[in-house]
Order: sequence, then C-alpha cells, then structure tokens
Amino acid sequence: MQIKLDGALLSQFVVNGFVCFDGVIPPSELEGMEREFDRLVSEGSFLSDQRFENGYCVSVAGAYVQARAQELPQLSAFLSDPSLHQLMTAYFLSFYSQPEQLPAPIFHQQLDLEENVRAGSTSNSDWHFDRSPSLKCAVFFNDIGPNCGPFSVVPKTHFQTRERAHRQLEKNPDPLFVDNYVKFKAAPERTTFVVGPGSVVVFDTFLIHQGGGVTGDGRRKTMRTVTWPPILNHDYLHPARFAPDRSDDMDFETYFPRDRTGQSIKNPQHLYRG
Ligand SMILES: O=C(O)CCC(=O)C(=O)O
Ligand SMILES: [Fe+2]
Repeated sequence: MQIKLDGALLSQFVVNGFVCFDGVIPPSELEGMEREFDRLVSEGSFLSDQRFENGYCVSVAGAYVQARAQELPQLSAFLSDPSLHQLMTAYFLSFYSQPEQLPAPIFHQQLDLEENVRAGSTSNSDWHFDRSPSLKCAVFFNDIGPNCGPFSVVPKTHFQTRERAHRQLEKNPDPLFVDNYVKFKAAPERTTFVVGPGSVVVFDTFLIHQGGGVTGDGRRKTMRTVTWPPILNHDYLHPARFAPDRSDDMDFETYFPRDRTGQSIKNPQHLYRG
C-alpha cells in the first residue's frame, strides 16, 4: 500500500474528519487480507460477535493478529503500515495542547470484520457518532455500489458532536452513556463512499456516520480497525480552534437508542479524564 502524506492531506483530514484512498490496496495484497479475514472468522475466537438482519460483525484484537504475523502476513502488514500510523498520529496530536506529554497511541487495537450478505440493516445503519471515540480505518474488499450499504459521513460534524459529548461526559465520564444517535432537522449533505475494492477510508468516529444498510442484491465485505485516542480529555473534546468558521453547523437532536441500564465501559483508558 502506498499513501503519500503531506500537509494538504492532513489539513483536509482535520477539517473534514475523514480521508478516502480509493483502491489504494493492490489486488494481490487485498486477496491475502481477505483470505486471512476468512480464516479469522472461521476460527471463531472473538472479542465480540454481533449478528445482524443482513449478516455479522466480529471483533478480534489487533495484538492477536500481530502475534500471528507468520500465519496472517497481509493483515499484519496492513496493521504495521507506517504511513497510516503517521497519519493517525498527526491527526491525534493536532488536538492536544501538550502533545509531547502524551503516551503514544496504540494503533489498530481492534479489528471489526463485517459481512453484509443480504438486504437489511445493522445497528450502525442509522446516523450516529461512536460512544467510544476513535479513528477507524475502513477497508472495502468488494466493489461498493449504492445498494451495498455504502459507508456515509456528514463532513465536518465532528466538531459539533464533540461539544455535545463533552457536555454529557462532564456529568458522567463513562462514554457508553452518551446520546450518540442523531436525528437531523433537514436531510444533511452526506459523502457516500461508493468505491472500488481495496479502498480505505480513515475517519474520526465523532463524525456523524452510518453504513451497512444493504438493499436489493447488494453485499459488502469490510474490515474496520479501531485506534483509540491516547487520552480522552478536555483537549480531545475541544477542537474549537480548528473550526473558527461554524457556518457549517447543522441542526440535529441526539438520542440514545436503547435502555441505558447495564452499560459500563470495559476499558478505563477510555474514561473521560476532565
Ligand atoms: O457499517 C458501517 O459502514 C458503519 C460502521 C460504524 O458505524 C462504525 O464502525 O463505527
Ligand atoms: Fe459508528
């Protein structure tokens, strides 16, 4: 994989909340990654296992894949790609006022392996931002047409959602209690990734996004890696200095889709630190 990083790409990422590399993974590498994806799914040893109306999403630890680099060479190579690490580091560092005091991020801590094989939706098919904030790298294995449940984002919304999350986290530092589903007052201007195989979208999960809603005979096979920010604190939630122009702010309400009881974050690293 070849990603050329420069200042223009990074500022586009910071302002829009995502970058898309269309067809960046060559077919030979993508085939190997898909074979290893299938192997992990068939082995059945998962951190979590969700079943949807239209398929499944299972999660494995990035460290587990890296520890098996001999057997999973193409996935391991993707997880070790230095240009992705550099891109994510630069993005994270842009948020913090004292970046030199931060622990280094742990890249691709989790891999979500998802297949949507028939018409239907997933728990991610409605507009939302993630409760546990992260950067995700979404890799698409097949040709994603408009009926394949393409991933969509509403550009630049990651500033507004941070403010909303921040207000809630000051009351309860557990992000799993944040209202993270979104109802827009008017249809938003979305960017939809109708992209070829081997495309990678890197996105800030504070962006309002959705995906996985397959229609007709569409299908989608995708992997999303999850990299959590080094610290979830005031700096990470106050990026106002990057968004002096708030003319793009949108009118939306947030809601919590299910009963809140029983929710509690497993990894204290992700608690809001004030
Ligand atoms: O299915 C999709 O493309 C959306 C996935 C999603 O919401 C997420 O990984 O946070
Ligand atoms: Fe999400």
